Amino acid sequence: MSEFRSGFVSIIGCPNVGKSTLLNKLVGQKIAIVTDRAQTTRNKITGVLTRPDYQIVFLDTPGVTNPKNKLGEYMQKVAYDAMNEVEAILFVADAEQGVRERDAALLDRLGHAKAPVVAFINKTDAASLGQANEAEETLGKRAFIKTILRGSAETGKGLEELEETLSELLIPGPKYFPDDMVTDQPERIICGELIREKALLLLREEVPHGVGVGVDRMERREDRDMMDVYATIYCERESHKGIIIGKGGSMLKKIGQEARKDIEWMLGCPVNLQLWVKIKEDWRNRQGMLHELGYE
Ligand SMILES: Nc1nc2c(ncn2[C@@H]2O[C@H](COP(=O)(O)OP(=O)(O)OP(=O)(O)O)[C@@H](O)[C@H]2O)c(=O)[nH]1
Ligand SMILES: [Mg+2]
Repeated sequence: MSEFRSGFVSIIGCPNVGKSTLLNKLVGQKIAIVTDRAQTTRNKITGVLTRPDYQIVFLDTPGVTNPKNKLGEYMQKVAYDAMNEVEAILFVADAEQGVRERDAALLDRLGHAKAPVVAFINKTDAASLGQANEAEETLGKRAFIKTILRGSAETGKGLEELEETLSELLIPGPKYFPDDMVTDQPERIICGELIREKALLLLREEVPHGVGVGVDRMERREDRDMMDVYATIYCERESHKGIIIGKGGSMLKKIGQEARKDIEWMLGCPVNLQLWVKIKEDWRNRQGMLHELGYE
Protein backbone atom coordinates (compact mmCIF):
# COMPACT_ATOMS: atom_id res chain seq x y z
CA MET A 1 0.00 0.00 0.00
CA SER A 2 1.26 3.50 -0.77
CA GLU A 3 2.07 5.89 2.03
CA PHE A 4 -0.66 8.21 3.38
CA ARG A 5 -0.25 11.79 2.21
CA SER A 6 -1.58 15.01 3.65
CA GLY A 7 -1.16 18.74 3.59
CA PHE A 8 -2.60 22.20 4.06
CA VAL A 9 -3.96 24.13 1.10
CA SER A 10 -4.94 27.75 1.56
CA ILE A 11 -7.63 29.27 -0.61
CA ILE A 12 -6.66 32.81 -1.55
CA GLY A 13 -8.27 35.42 -3.76
CA CYS A 14 -10.07 38.72 -4.05
CA PRO A 15 -13.43 39.23 -2.35
CA ASN A 16 -16.51 37.56 -3.80
CA VAL A 17 -14.73 35.28 -6.28
CA GLY A 18 -16.29 32.18 -4.68
CA LYS A 19 -13.62 30.90 -2.27
CA SER A 20 -16.05 29.87 0.46
CA THR A 21 -18.48 28.32 -2.02
CA LEU A 22 -15.56 26.30 -3.34
CA LEU A 23 -14.52 25.21 0.17
CA ASN A 24 -18.05 24.03 0.97
CA LYS A 25 -18.31 22.12 -2.29
CA LEU A 26 -14.88 20.51 -1.92
CA VAL A 27 -15.58 19.21 1.59
CA GLY A 28 -19.22 18.43 0.80
CA GLN A 29 -20.77 20.42 3.63
CA LYS A 30 -21.64 24.03 4.32
CA ILE A 31 -19.07 25.17 6.84
CA ALA A 32 -18.37 28.68 5.53
CA ILE A 33 -21.07 31.26 4.96
CA VAL A 34 -21.61 32.59 1.44
CA THR A 35 -23.23 35.81 0.27
CA ASP A 36 -23.15 38.02 -2.79
CA ARG A 37 -21.42 40.72 -0.71
CA ALA A 38 -17.71 41.30 -0.81
CA GLN A 39 -15.87 40.54 2.44
CA THR A 40 -18.23 37.92 3.75
CA THR A 41 -15.48 35.76 5.25
CA ARG A 42 -13.64 37.42 8.15
CA ASN A 43 -11.64 34.60 9.64
CA LYS A 44 -9.62 31.57 8.64
CA ILE A 45 -11.94 28.60 8.17
CA THR A 46 -10.59 25.09 8.18
CA GLY A 47 -12.25 22.49 5.96
CA VAL A 48 -11.07 18.89 5.88
CA LEU A 49 -11.32 16.51 2.95
CA THR A 50 -10.38 12.93 3.86
CA ARG A 51 -9.93 10.17 1.29
CA PRO A 52 -8.62 6.62 1.83
CA ASP A 53 -5.07 7.59 0.85
CA TYR A 54 -4.87 11.31 1.53
CA GLN A 55 -6.20 14.23 3.55
CA ILE A 56 -6.37 17.84 2.37
CA VAL A 57 -6.84 20.52 5.02
CA PHE A 58 -8.22 23.59 3.26
CA LEU A 59 -7.91 27.04 4.80
CA ASP A 60 -10.53 29.44 3.48
CA THR A 61 -9.51 33.08 3.96
CA PRO A 62 -11.02 36.57 3.71
CA GLY A 63 -10.88 38.13 0.25
CA VAL A 64 -7.85 40.41 -0.01
CA THR A 65 -8.51 44.15 -0.33
CA ASN A 66 -7.16 47.36 1.16
CA PRO A 67 -8.11 47.51 4.85
CA LYS A 68 -10.27 50.41 6.00
CA ASN A 69 -10.22 49.62 9.72
CA LYS A 70 -8.66 47.31 12.32
CA LEU A 71 -11.00 44.48 11.37
CA GLY A 72 -9.88 44.87 7.75
CA GLU A 73 -6.25 44.80 8.83
CA TYR A 74 -6.92 41.62 10.74
CA MET A 75 -8.66 40.05 7.73
CA GLN A 76 -5.76 40.92 5.46
CA LYS A 77 -3.32 39.43 7.94
CA VAL A 78 -5.33 36.20 8.08
CA ALA A 79 -5.08 35.88 4.30
CA TYR A 80 -1.40 36.75 4.13
CA ASP A 81 -0.48 34.44 7.01
CA ALA A 82 -2.27 31.58 5.26
CA MET A 83 0.24 31.82 2.43
CA ASN A 84 2.98 30.48 4.71
CA GLU A 85 3.57 26.96 5.94
CA VAL A 86 1.13 25.31 3.57
CA GLU A 87 1.75 22.58 1.02
CA ALA A 88 -0.07 24.49 -1.72
CA ILE A 89 -1.93 27.71 -2.43
CA LEU A 90 -5.16 27.65 -4.37
CA PHE A 91 -5.61 31.03 -6.03
CA VAL A 92 -9.22 31.63 -7.07
CA ALA A 93 -10.26 34.10 -9.76
CA ASP A 94 -13.69 35.06 -11.09
CA ALA A 95 -14.08 34.25 -14.81
CA GLU A 96 -16.84 36.80 -15.22
CA GLN A 97 -14.95 39.64 -13.53
CA GLY A 98 -11.68 38.66 -15.16
CA VAL A 99 -8.17 38.87 -13.74
CA ARG A 100 -7.71 42.57 -13.05
CA GLU A 101 -5.49 45.00 -11.12
CA ARG A 102 -6.79 43.86 -7.75
CA ASP A 103 -5.80 40.30 -8.64
CA ALA A 104 -2.47 41.49 -10.05
CA ALA A 105 -1.35 42.93 -6.71
CA LEU A 106 -2.22 39.70 -4.96
CA LEU A 107 -0.50 37.62 -7.64
CA ASP A 108 2.66 39.73 -7.21
CA ARG A 109 2.70 38.65 -3.59
CA LEU A 110 1.94 35.02 -4.41
CA GLY A 111 4.94 35.03 -6.74
CA HIS A 112 7.12 35.15 -3.62
CA ALA A 113 5.32 32.37 -1.75
CA LYS A 114 7.26 29.19 -1.05
CA ALA A 115 4.35 26.84 -1.72
CA PRO A 116 3.30 25.91 -5.26
CA VAL A 117 0.35 27.88 -6.60
CA VAL A 118 -2.59 26.34 -8.44
CA ALA A 119 -5.06 28.76 -10.04
CA PHE A 120 -8.75 28.05 -10.38
CA ILE A 121 -10.84 30.21 -12.69
CA ASN A 122 -14.25 30.00 -11.03
CA LYS A 123 -17.79 30.84 -12.16
CA THR A 124 -17.35 29.53 -15.70
CA ASP A 125 -21.07 28.72 -15.58
CA ALA A 126 -21.80 32.44 -15.54
CA ALA A 127 -19.04 33.57 -17.90
CA SER A 128 -18.54 33.26 -21.64
CA LEU A 129 -15.86 31.00 -23.04
CA GLY A 130 -14.06 34.14 -24.22
CA GLN A 131 -14.00 35.56 -20.69
CA ALA A 132 -12.60 32.34 -19.24
CA ASN A 133 -9.97 32.15 -21.99
CA GLU A 134 -8.96 35.73 -21.34
CA ALA A 135 -8.57 35.04 -17.62
CA GLU A 136 -6.46 31.99 -18.41
CA GLU A 137 -4.29 33.98 -20.78
CA THR A 138 -3.61 36.65 -18.14
CA LEU A 139 -2.80 34.04 -15.51
CA GLY A 140 -0.62 32.19 -18.01
CA LYS A 141 1.83 35.11 -17.93
CA ARG A 142 2.64 34.27 -14.31
CA ALA A 143 5.25 31.56 -14.72
CA PHE A 144 5.14 30.60 -11.03
CA ILE A 145 1.60 29.24 -11.35
CA LYS A 146 1.95 25.48 -11.59
CA THR A 147 -1.43 24.63 -13.05
CA ILE A 148 -4.39 26.68 -14.26
CA LEU A 149 -7.79 25.05 -14.10
CA ARG A 150 -11.30 26.29 -14.62
CA GLY A 151 -14.77 25.35 -13.47
CA SER A 152 -17.62 26.24 -11.19
CA ALA A 153 -17.94 25.93 -7.43
CA GLU A 154 -21.67 26.35 -7.92
CA THR A 155 -22.23 23.44 -10.31
CA GLY A 156 -19.21 21.37 -9.28
CA LYS A 157 -17.73 21.38 -12.76
CA GLY A 158 -13.96 20.94 -12.80
CA LEU A 159 -13.71 20.15 -9.08
CA GLU A 160 -12.62 16.52 -9.53
CA GLU A 161 -9.70 17.64 -11.60
CA LEU A 162 -8.92 20.35 -9.06
CA GLU A 163 -8.88 17.84 -6.20
CA GLU A 164 -6.66 15.51 -8.19
CA THR A 165 -4.20 18.30 -8.99
CA LEU A 166 -4.04 19.40 -5.34
CA SER A 167 -3.72 15.82 -4.07
CA GLU A 168 -0.57 15.42 -6.16
CA LEU A 169 1.03 18.26 -4.16
CA LEU A 170 0.51 16.54 -0.81
CA ILE A 171 3.44 14.98 1.02
CA PRO A 172 3.74 11.83 3.13
CA GLY A 173 2.29 12.84 6.46
CA PRO A 174 -0.23 12.24 9.22
CA LYS A 175 -3.99 12.38 9.26
CA TYR A 176 -4.34 15.76 10.99
CA PHE A 177 -8.05 15.30 11.66
CA PRO A 178 -10.23 12.21 12.29
CA ASP A 179 -12.18 10.81 9.31
CA ASP A 180 -15.53 12.28 10.28
CA MET A 181 -14.30 15.79 11.06
CA VAL A 182 -15.05 18.37 8.38
CA THR A 183 -14.16 21.53 10.29
CA ASP A 184 -12.61 22.52 13.58
CA GLN A 185 -14.92 25.48 14.10
CA PRO A 186 -16.97 25.14 17.30
CA GLU A 187 -20.78 25.04 16.91
CA ARG A 188 -21.01 28.37 18.71
CA ILE A 189 -18.92 30.07 16.05
CA ILE A 190 -20.87 28.51 13.17
CA CYS A 191 -24.14 29.62 14.83
CA GLY A 192 -22.88 33.20 14.94
CA GLU A 193 -21.78 33.00 11.33
CA LEU A 194 -25.16 31.68 10.17
CA ILE A 195 -26.86 34.61 11.89
CA ARG A 196 -24.39 37.01 10.26
CA GLU A 197 -25.04 35.41 6.87
CA LYS A 198 -28.76 36.08 7.10
CA ALA A 199 -28.11 39.64 8.24
CA LEU A 200 -25.75 40.19 5.28
CA LEU A 201 -28.26 38.74 2.85
CA LEU A 202 -31.25 40.64 4.17
CA LEU A 203 -29.78 44.05 4.96
CA ARG A 204 -28.98 46.76 2.48
CA GLU A 205 -26.05 48.90 1.51
CA GLU A 206 -23.57 49.88 4.16
CA VAL A 207 -25.30 48.28 7.15
CA PRO A 208 -24.00 44.70 6.66
CA HIS A 209 -20.31 45.55 6.76
CA GLY A 210 -20.68 46.95 10.27
CA VAL A 211 -22.50 43.90 11.58
CA GLY A 212 -20.87 41.55 14.06
CA VAL A 213 -22.51 38.62 15.83
CA GLY A 214 -21.63 37.15 19.19
CA VAL A 215 -23.30 34.01 20.54
CA ASP A 216 -23.67 34.65 24.26
CA ARG A 217 -25.01 31.29 25.39
CA MET A 218 -26.12 27.91 24.06
CA GLU A 219 -28.02 25.69 26.45
CA ARG A 220 -29.60 22.31 25.96
CA ARG A 221 -32.98 21.85 27.67
CA GLU A 222 -33.00 19.22 30.34
CA ASP A 223 -36.58 18.09 29.80
CA ARG A 224 -36.47 17.70 26.01
CA ASP A 225 -34.33 17.61 22.91
CA MET A 226 -34.10 21.34 22.31
CA MET A 227 -31.46 24.04 22.35
CA ASP A 228 -31.74 27.64 23.51
CA VAL A 229 -29.38 29.98 21.66
CA TYR A 230 -28.85 33.58 22.80
CA ALA A 231 -27.00 35.89 20.45
CA THR A 232 -26.28 39.58 20.01
CA ILE A 233 -26.04 41.41 16.72
CA TYR A 234 -23.69 44.39 17.00
CA CYS A 235 -23.92 47.41 14.76
CA GLU A 236 -22.28 50.79 14.67
CA ARG A 237 -25.10 53.32 14.68
CA GLU A 238 -28.56 54.03 16.05
CA SER A 239 -29.89 54.26 12.48
CA HIS A 240 -28.44 50.85 11.67
CA LYS A 241 -30.01 49.38 14.77
CA GLY A 242 -33.37 50.63 13.54
CA ILE A 243 -32.85 48.99 10.14
CA ILE A 244 -31.77 45.70 11.68
CA ILE A 245 -34.80 45.59 13.97
CA GLY A 246 -37.14 46.79 11.22
CA LYS A 247 -40.73 47.97 11.45
CA GLY A 248 -42.31 46.41 14.51
CA GLY A 249 -39.35 44.05 14.76
CA SER A 250 -40.04 42.51 11.35
CA MET A 251 -36.45 42.45 10.05
CA LEU A 252 -34.99 40.96 13.22
CA LYS A 253 -37.71 38.35 13.16
CA LYS A 254 -36.87 37.44 9.58
CA ILE A 255 -33.13 37.21 10.29
CA GLY A 256 -33.95 35.02 13.30
CA GLN A 257 -36.32 32.73 11.41
CA GLU A 258 -33.91 32.10 8.56
CA ALA A 259 -30.92 31.64 10.85
CA ARG A 260 -32.88 29.30 13.12
CA LYS A 261 -33.67 26.96 10.22
CA ASP A 262 -29.98 26.61 9.38
CA ILE A 263 -28.94 26.26 13.03
CA GLU A 264 -31.55 23.53 13.59
CA TRP A 265 -30.24 21.69 10.55
CA MET A 266 -26.69 21.92 11.87
CA LEU A 267 -27.53 20.91 15.46
CA GLY A 268 -30.15 18.35 14.45
CA CYS A 269 -32.68 19.52 17.04
CA PRO A 270 -35.28 22.26 17.45
CA VAL A 271 -33.83 25.62 18.45
CA ASN A 272 -35.20 28.59 20.35
CA LEU A 273 -33.17 31.52 19.03
CA GLN A 274 -33.18 34.80 20.94
CA LEU A 275 -31.56 37.77 19.23
CA TRP A 276 -30.60 41.16 20.64
CA VAL A 277 -29.26 44.19 18.78
CA LYS A 278 -26.64 46.42 20.39
CA ILE A 279 -24.78 49.48 19.22
CA LYS A 280 -21.02 49.47 19.61
CA GLU A 281 -19.74 52.58 17.95
CA ASP A 282 -16.77 52.02 15.68
CA TRP A 283 -16.37 48.46 16.99
CA ARG A 284 -14.37 47.48 13.92
CA ASN A 285 -11.57 49.66 15.26
CA ARG A 286 -11.80 48.50 18.86
CA GLN A 287 -9.43 45.78 19.95
CA GLY A 288 -11.61 44.62 22.82
CA MET A 289 -14.65 44.07 20.60
CA LEU A 290 -12.59 42.39 17.88
CA HIS A 291 -11.26 40.06 20.53
CA GLU A 292 -14.74 39.39 21.88
CA LEU A 293 -16.07 38.45 18.46
CA GLY A 294 -13.17 36.13 17.73
CA TYR A 295 -11.16 38.36 15.41
CA GLU A 296 -7.76 38.16 17.02
N1 LIG B 1 -22.50 31.70 -10.95
C1 LIG B 1 -21.66 31.35 -9.98
N2 LIG B 1 -21.69 32.01 -8.82
C2 LIG B 1 -20.83 31.62 -7.85
C3 LIG B 1 -19.90 30.54 -8.04
N3 LIG B 1 -19.17 30.43 -6.91
C4 LIG B 1 -19.63 31.36 -6.05
N4 LIG B 1 -20.62 32.08 -6.60
C5 LIG B 1 -21.37 33.19 -6.00
O1 LIG B 1 -20.45 34.26 -5.76
C6 LIG B 1 -20.82 34.97 -4.57
C7 LIG B 1 -19.62 35.03 -3.62
O2 LIG B 1 -19.35 33.73 -3.14
P1 LIG B 1 -18.46 33.48 -1.85
O3 LIG B 1 -18.16 32.03 -1.81
O4 LIG B 1 -19.06 34.11 -0.66
O5 LIG B 1 -17.14 34.30 -2.26
P2 LIG B 1 -15.80 34.54 -1.40
O6 LIG B 1 -14.67 34.55 -2.37
O7 LIG B 1 -15.72 33.56 -0.30
O8 LIG B 1 -16.04 36.00 -0.84
P3 LIG B 1 -15.36 36.73 0.45
O9 LIG B 1 -15.56 35.84 1.62
O10 LIG B 1 -16.15 37.98 0.56
O11 LIG B 1 -13.94 36.97 0.10
C8 LIG B 1 -22.02 34.25 -4.00
O12 LIG B 1 -23.19 34.93 -4.41
C9 LIG B 1 -21.93 32.87 -4.63
O13 LIG B 1 -23.19 32.24 -4.74
C10 LIG B 1 -19.92 29.86 -9.29
O14 LIG B 1 -19.17 28.92 -9.56
N5 LIG B 1 -20.82 30.31 -10.21
MG1 LIG C 1 -15.67 33.81 1.73
